[in-house]
Amino acid sequence: PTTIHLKDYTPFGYLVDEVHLTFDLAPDATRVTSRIAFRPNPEAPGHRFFLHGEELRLIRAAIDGAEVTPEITDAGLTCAAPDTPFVWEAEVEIAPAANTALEGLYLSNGMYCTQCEAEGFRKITYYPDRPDVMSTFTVRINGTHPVLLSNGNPVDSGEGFAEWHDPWPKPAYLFALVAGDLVAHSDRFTTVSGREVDLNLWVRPGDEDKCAFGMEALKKSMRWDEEVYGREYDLDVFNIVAVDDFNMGAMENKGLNIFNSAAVLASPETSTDDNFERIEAIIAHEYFHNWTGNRITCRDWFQLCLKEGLTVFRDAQFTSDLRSAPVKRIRDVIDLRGRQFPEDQGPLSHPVRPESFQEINNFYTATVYEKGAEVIGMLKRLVGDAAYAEALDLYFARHDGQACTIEDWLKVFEDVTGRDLAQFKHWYSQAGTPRLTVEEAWQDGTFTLTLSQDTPATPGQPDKLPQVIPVAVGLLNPNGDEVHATEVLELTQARQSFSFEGLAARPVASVLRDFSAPVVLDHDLSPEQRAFLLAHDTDPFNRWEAGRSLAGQCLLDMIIEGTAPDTAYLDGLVAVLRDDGLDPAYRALMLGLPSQSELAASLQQRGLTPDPQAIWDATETLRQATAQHMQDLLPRLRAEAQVDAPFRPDADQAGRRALGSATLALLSRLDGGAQAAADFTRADNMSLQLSSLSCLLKAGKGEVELAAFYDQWRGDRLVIDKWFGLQVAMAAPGQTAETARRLSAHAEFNWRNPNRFRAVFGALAMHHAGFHHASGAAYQLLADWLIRLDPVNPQTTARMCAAFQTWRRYDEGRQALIGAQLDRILAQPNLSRDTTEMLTRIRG
Ligand code: DPP
Ligand code: ZN
Repeated sequence: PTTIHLKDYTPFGYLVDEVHLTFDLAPDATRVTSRIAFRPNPEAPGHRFFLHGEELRLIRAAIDGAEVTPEITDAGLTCAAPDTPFVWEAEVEIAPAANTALEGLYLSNGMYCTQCEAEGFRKITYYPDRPDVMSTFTVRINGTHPVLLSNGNPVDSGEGFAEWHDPWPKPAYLFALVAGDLVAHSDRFTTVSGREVDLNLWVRPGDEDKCAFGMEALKKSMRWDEEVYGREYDLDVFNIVAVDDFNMGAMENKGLNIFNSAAVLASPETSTDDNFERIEAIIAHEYFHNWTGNRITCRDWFQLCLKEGLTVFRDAQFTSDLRSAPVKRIRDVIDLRGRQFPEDQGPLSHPVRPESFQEINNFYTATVYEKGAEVIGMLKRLVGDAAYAEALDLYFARHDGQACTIEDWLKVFEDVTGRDLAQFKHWYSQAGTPRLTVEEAWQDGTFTLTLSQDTPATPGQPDKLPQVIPVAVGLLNPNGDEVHATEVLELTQARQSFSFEGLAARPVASVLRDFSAPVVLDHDLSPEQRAFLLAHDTDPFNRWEAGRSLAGQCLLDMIIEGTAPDTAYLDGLVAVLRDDGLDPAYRALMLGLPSQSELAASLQQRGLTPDPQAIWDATETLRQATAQHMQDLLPRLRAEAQVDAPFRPDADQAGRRALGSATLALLSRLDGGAQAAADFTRADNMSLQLSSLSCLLKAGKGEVELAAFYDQWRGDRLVIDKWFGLQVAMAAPGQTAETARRLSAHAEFNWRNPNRFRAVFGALAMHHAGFHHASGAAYQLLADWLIRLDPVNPQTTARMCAAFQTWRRYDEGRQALIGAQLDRILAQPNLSRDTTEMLTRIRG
């Protein structure tokens, strides 16, 4: 496979002024006729005329009406082209029904749909399929389905056809087409300047009752982007389509977003509160791409974080504004540590802006997205809110309609603030999670913090330079009063000291407030100091973090020393949970523990070899001790968690239900699941139904309830995904692989559907002690299925390979078992480029 390098970028030799496409839809032989106006690119004279194209059957090609015979390879075609403007015409045939990879034009339940990001358009017709080639598109669809959609505004339609025109120049990856037997949930939106926009959420008949929430989320997103970023929508219509077979969450195609149905369909009976929050965020994310991604796009795929990091950052701001900012921040950090840190600390580590790739689909990662968003958060913290707003205004004004780079992005901040961001740019080029070490000194009323940073070597990057790390710090006096309000220290050197003078007593430092940088913090606080911060910190993130690190230390002591659970942690936790002035959602988060995978990483960082079963046992013991320690408080928490009003998926009710569910999990350890069984019976929403069922399974019960759940929901594919996933997630470590194997033989296990595949095997990979069970059964099972899925759907296969990325953490026995599976998969003939690249990197 060829490796593509950022440093080799050259512009395309031609510009595209207009694209006209005609689709004659048929499952096995769809005819795509293109008419494309090219003109030589004055910036790149003398380049050859190369059009990408894969799995296309070329029927006819012509330049200015004269037939040509291009030279065709697996990757595309070339032919002699004039050095003056010309019109390219081509007719190709493609087979959507045979397209199981879900890239390009494919069929899902009889509905035609497309996925073109990153490089799917080349499976539709010959085209310069690269994001820096932008054009307007006019599309005619001839087909028998009642609903025929493409990008932009509707131009004309009638029996068996529809025509669309998108006046905004766009790269081919934003092209979309949908044809299906769909129904719309419709609404309207009036933009700030008074333009009327038709909004439609298109779904399969039967799903109409799951559209209202998504539509409200869309309208809120549109308003929010006007109010906060001054960004108005720019077409007469905004369409969203739900599709069941989809590799990702959703796609921001111009004016025609296509969503995995799991990322848009919602109802109280079928969706959990977490589902609602995620759906709201994804709708916002895709909508926000209209400006950060579509109007301003990426020059090349190395710049993916330009649109993704920024858009994740924007959707996080949106969720913080609509719901609770501290809760959102904590949840994002949990997610970052759960997904991005393992990636950044293992063989798949890569910079936020990668410098090379073989298959770009493998770089839609937590690093590009979530660390990319953290980098923007740091930039905003460093320059301040006002300068950030000014820089964004300049970005939109200067680059609207362009395909840009990270250099363009940083330049607007430099121009607005006068700062030199050369060192800050290391965040885009250096991989790895920096380690931030804090040392304290106290003398004569002066408190000194010495901060040092160190970024470990990562693949291809042995040596790292110091980065600019914004470290938000506040100081508390021994009474728990804040004596120094939050200040952002700028760490720019490897080691640097910061002093605070005139203090009456030695303070307790609250460092890295609001998680101001994506680093591993090494601050050697005593359990008493952590308990003090848990009780008094004014920064909600660090208050939560104090409890989290107490729990983490307690678990590590239990694992390493075999000690009993620390009562300082349990007492501190009880005190926080008693405080009914605190948001129930926040208190529910306080009840969480570091994940078992995180504990494994902590052990590894201490030079120890993690034993997954020992980590599981310690976690179970601590949960049991917590339940006993909090026994008297549980009824009161349940009462506070009670929701008396009709169901609403808002932050307030969701927070109560989260506290209720966390409390029920503890209670079930004491009553053997009696309360959970009662809750399951009375449940009238999916959050309660699922949380009570999971408590029963955890208690080794729930067989009857599991069957009842299946019967109740057998017609609802998204709920049945939950039924599959929950059983794996709740299995005991010795049973996890067998449970997944049994479910993969179930009649409803449609493994070609990415949601269903992930429900079982995603849950298996997430079950730390089950996946890493000493038998190696889970490794083998997953490998069997990856081998089976790869020829059908390389993209989803390659993603799931990441389950093995942490393998070097474990003992030699486990490494040998995993290594053997990696080799077995790699030895398969015709393994996809996607999977080959992932496994080769993981194997190291
Ligand atoms: N661009 C999509 C998103 O992240 C993924 N392909 O929104
Ligand atoms: Zn995105």
